Parts: sequence; C-alpha cells; structure tokens
Amino acid sequence: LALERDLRRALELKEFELHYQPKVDMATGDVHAMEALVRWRSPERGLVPPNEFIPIAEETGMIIPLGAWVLHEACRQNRAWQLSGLPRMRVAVNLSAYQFRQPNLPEFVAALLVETGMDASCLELEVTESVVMHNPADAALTLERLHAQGIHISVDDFGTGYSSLSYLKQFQLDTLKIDRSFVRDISSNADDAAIVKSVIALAHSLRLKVIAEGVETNEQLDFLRMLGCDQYQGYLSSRPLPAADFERTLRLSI
Ligand code: G
Ligand code: G
Ligand code: MN
Ligand code: NA
Repeated sequence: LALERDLRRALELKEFELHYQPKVDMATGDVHAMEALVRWRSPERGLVPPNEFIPIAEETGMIIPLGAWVLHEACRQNRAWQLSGLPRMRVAVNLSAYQFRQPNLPEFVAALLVETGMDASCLELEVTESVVMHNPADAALTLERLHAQGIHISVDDFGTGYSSLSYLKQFQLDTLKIDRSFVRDISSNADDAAIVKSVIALAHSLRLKVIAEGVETNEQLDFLRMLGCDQYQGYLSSRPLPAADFERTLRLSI
C-alpha cells in the first residue's frame, strides 16, 4: 500500500505537526486549555488530515510511535510556551484505542512528563466512549493510574457510543465532551436539545465538567450556555491552528 509505505517514511522523516484548538470557558471567554490535533505535512500529498492516516496507523501499529511523538510534542510545546511567559494552559491529546490499551501507558506518560518538565495537571488525555467501554475493568485501572498522577481525563465524542452509566461513575473522569453531531442543530431540534440537556445534568451530578464540540454559531453558543454547559470548542472561537498562529492569537488576547 502506497499510503502505508509513505506513512512509515513520514514517521522517520518527522513530517507530522500539531495544530491547536482553544477550549473556551463559557462564563468568562477565557482559554485555559487547547486540544492538539495531528496533521501530516507531506511534500507529495500536502497537509493530510488525521482521518486519512490515523486508521492506517492503527491497523499497522504505527500509531504507537506516532502517538508517542504526538504526546511528546504536545508536552514539549506546552512547556516551551509556559517558559516563554504565556499563561499556564492544559494541553489535550487524543489517544487511540490501541494506545490506551498498552499496559505501560501510565509509566510512559509519567516518564514523558519528567523528561519535558511539564506538570501532570497541564496534560489532558481524550479517550472515546467506545475505547473505555471495550474492556471497562482494564480501562478503569488505566484511568486510575493516569488520574492518580494528576492528569485530566476527558471522554471524547460523548453520546455517540454506548455507555453504561454505572461504569461512568466508577471511572476516574473529569470532563465529558458532547459530540458535535448533537450541537449542530441544537437550537432547532428538540431531541438534540433534550439529549444535551440530560448529558449536562448527568455530568454535573457526577461532578464532571461538560464541553461542547463543534460550536460554529452564536445561536448554538447561547443555547449551550442556557443549558449550563461549562466550556466549548469550535470554529466560532477558532479553527485548529498551527503552533505559531495559535501562539500569536494567544499573545494578542492577553
Ligand atoms: O481536525 P480533525 O480533522 O483534526 O481530527 C479528526 C479526527 O482525528 C478526530 O476524531 C481526532 O480525535 C483525531 N485525531 C486528531 N489528532 C489525533 C491524534 O494525535 N491521535 C489520535 N489517535 N487521533 C487524533
Ligand atoms: O473527534 P475529535 O473531537 O477529537 O475531533 C475534532 C475534530 O473536529 C477535528 O477534525 C476538528 O478539526 C473538528 N472541528 C473542530 N471544531 C469544529 C467545528 O466548529 N465544526 C466542525 N465541523 N468541525 C470542527
Ligand atoms: Mn478530541
Ligand atoms: Na468529537
């Protein structure tokens, strides 16, 4: 497969980069966190989005070295921003299923934090609902070992998978991310509004924060605010930006 061969080469040549999207506090408009999203800057293919190469990286096991690079780069960059005098922020990294199931993940992340000098409280890991529900007993243990270090845990794409609420209670979690499919028509579709409303109520009763994804309009934002959502992410605030652009907008806003 040409793509697989090129991806392997890209890994050796370090052709990947991270883009950053702010996570915005509903109440204040402040940005205390950002999500890191990987891209492949290929000389032949241009800027390749993750949907086009993450699945292949997962099938071939390349997701382990790629994921390790992403984690390292996110921590390195965040620490560099802190040392340059920017306000302290938390960086969120997406974990794929195979990565999450590596038995040494908690130790690997702990070593990475030591190496980069970044505080555990400035790292957030995003795992999807299906990843944690695949083997709940193992997942609970892994989440506990990550959470015990002070790392923040979010459940990505919440609402699109199958969750047992009793497991949700047992997992060491901090935030539920409401999938953008529920946000899109929130102000016109009563079912979506009802789902989001109950997810927020559920999350708050379990002392979890809620962030909405894919917010593109002020109408969606106002609606989510009315429902008590804590934070949001989306094009309304910013697209995911290359590190230099993200840093520039951050400096302009402080
Ligand atoms: O911007 P967007 O096209 O960045 O991302 C598309 C999908 O790719 C999302 O589901 C996102 O979670 C996933 N993704 C982005 N970056 C990473 C990453 O570093 N690791 C993994 N496993 N998934 C990622
Ligand atoms: O699965 P995950 O939540 O990690 O995916 C994030 C994806 O959502 C990325 O592809 C990112 O570029 C995309 N994204 C971020 N904000 C918006 C938005 O406001 N609208 C849409 N359509 N996509 C968004
Ligand atoms: Mn995510
Ligand atoms: Na999502």
